[in-house]
Order: sequence, then C-alpha cells, then structure tokens
Amino acid sequence: MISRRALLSGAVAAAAAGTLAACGKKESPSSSSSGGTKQITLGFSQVGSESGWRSANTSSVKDAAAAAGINLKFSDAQQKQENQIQAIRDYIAQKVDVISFSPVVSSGWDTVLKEAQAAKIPVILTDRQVDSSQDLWVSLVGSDFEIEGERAAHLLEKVLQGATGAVNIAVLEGTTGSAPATQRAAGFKKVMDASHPDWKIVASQTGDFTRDGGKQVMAAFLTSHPEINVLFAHNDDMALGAIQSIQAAGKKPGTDIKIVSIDGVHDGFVAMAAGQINAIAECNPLLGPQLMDAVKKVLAGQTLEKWIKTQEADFVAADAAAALPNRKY
Ligand code: GYE
Repeated sequence: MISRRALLSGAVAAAAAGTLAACGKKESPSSSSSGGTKQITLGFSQVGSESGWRSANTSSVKDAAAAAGINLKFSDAQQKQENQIQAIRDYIAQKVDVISFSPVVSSGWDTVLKEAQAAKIPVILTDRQVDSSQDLWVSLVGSDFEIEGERAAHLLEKVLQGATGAVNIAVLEGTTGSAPATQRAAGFKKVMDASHPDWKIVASQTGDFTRDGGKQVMAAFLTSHPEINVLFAHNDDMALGAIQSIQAAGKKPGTDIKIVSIDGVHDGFVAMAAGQINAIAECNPLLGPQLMDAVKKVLAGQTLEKWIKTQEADFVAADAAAALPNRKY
C-alpha cells in the first residue's frame, strides 16, 4: 500500500521510470521513421463488472481511447487476480506500447510487473493501487481512498447532527485486500478514533463491492445485530443491495438505519433523492481521458506525476434531486 508521503518521495523515481520507459522503446510509437504517425496500442486489464462504478469506468476508458485514436486491447478479469496476471502477460507477448490495469487486490504483482519492466513496456495503474515497489510502475491515475473514508465519516457527522443515543454502525466492506476497501476503512476509522469515541462498529464484513453481496451480508447483520442504526457501505451498489434487506426486515432505510456510501453512481443518487441513502462521498470513475493523456505523455518521454488525482464532491440527500439530472454516470 502506498502512503501519500511515500508517493511524494517517489516523484524522482517517477521521473526516472518515465524516462526509462520512453528510452527503452526501439521506435517511438508516436512517430515512425517515414515521418508518419504510428498508432499507439494500449493493453488494459479491467477488474471486472462488479458495480455501476466499474461500468462507468469501462465506458470512460473505451470512449477516451477511441477519442484519442489509441488502439485499445481490453480484457475483463472477473475480479480474479490470476486473470489479470494472464492478461498482462498476453499484452507483454503482444508487445503493446503501454499496459494499464486496475489491480483487483494490492499485493502479489511484483513478478508480472518485473516482466513488463524487462520487456520495457511502461505500466500505468488506474483506479487502485499496488504495494509493489514504485519503480515498477510509472504513474497512478485514481482517487485517494483514505480521504474518501474520512469524507464518508464527516458526512455521517452531518447526517447524525442533532440525533441522540447510541450509534451502532454496520460496515459493508469492499473486496478484501483491495486498495479501496483497506483505505476507506482506515480513513473512516481515523475520524472515528479522533472525534467519535461513542461511535461503535458492531459488524463489518465484505460484500465484495456487489449489490448481491451487500444484500446478503446486510440480511445476516440484521439478524445478528438488530441494534444497527447506521450503515457505512464502501460503495453504492452494496448500499443498494442492503436497502432491499433492510426493507425485508421491516425497517426504513435512511430513517431507521442511516446510510452513507461512496461512489455517486446514478442508482445511488436515485436512492438518495428518495431519502433511502442519506449521503454519498463521490468517487469519480471517469478516468479515461486522464489515462489516455498519461499514455501519450509517457511514450513522448515526458515526466508524469506519480499520482494523478480526480475531482470529487460530497452530497447529502437534500442535494440529490437537484444534482441528479447533471450526473454523468
Ligand atoms: O468504489 C467500487 C468498485 O476501485 C474505486 O471499485 C473502485 C471501487 C468502487 O467496484 O464501486
């Protein structure tokens, strides 16, 4: 896992990696010996199709590649690390110009990243982080998940304003071992530890970022912990699944159980406008344009920022109806 401090100190390594990647190529893909332009090929390994966020991210990558004139080789790993490793190996064998992937979990990438480095193919991470050495990848295009966890906790403060009594929180965690699950949990806990010794996490388990996972885990939570009156879901899809179980248990989502989630997908906003989700910390999936820009820059030998972040906002239920028509995903 990379900390923000480690990333800052990695700026020099980033410059080195960028230069190395660019120098390593036999021929720059952006200009051929005949003076014409050779099309860039990007190999992209997506996590899967587990959530609304992921669908929006996939469309963004595909649309941005088409708009940038980049030849995109795309594969869906169905939430399995071994499929991603295989896809990256295939891209290396095909001698693509750049490899990008959104790592399903943070650990276990050293070997394949070293293989890409040996083949002199630069790797740009998108969305999620790896815990491999920073000289094995050029740049990360994605969000700060720890901050998102902190933002979710601050949104809960707003939602609970004026309320009295015990705060019994259930947490639906994202995919175990993934950067967003680990860091969102850490950010949320940081705010709890600093300011809310009275908040209690009474149940916490993974729902694998899926609607069905959220539904099933929440149903079990409600049986074993009827005292739950707050849900923090690491993404909207799990919150949406949980809403079904809360209703099935005869409780009112957003009222009997306050709900805060992360992402800000269309269906999350619809549930928020209906008062079923109380607040959402946005996580922007529209990373395609920034990724294509990074791909072009690295091949042109330019130095990239080690961490290219995105703009994100916070929303409470009262804002949802007005914001809904302007949502892009
Ligand atoms: O929050 C979730 C998706 O990695 C930020 O993955 C992403 C997360 C997103 O499945 O909905």
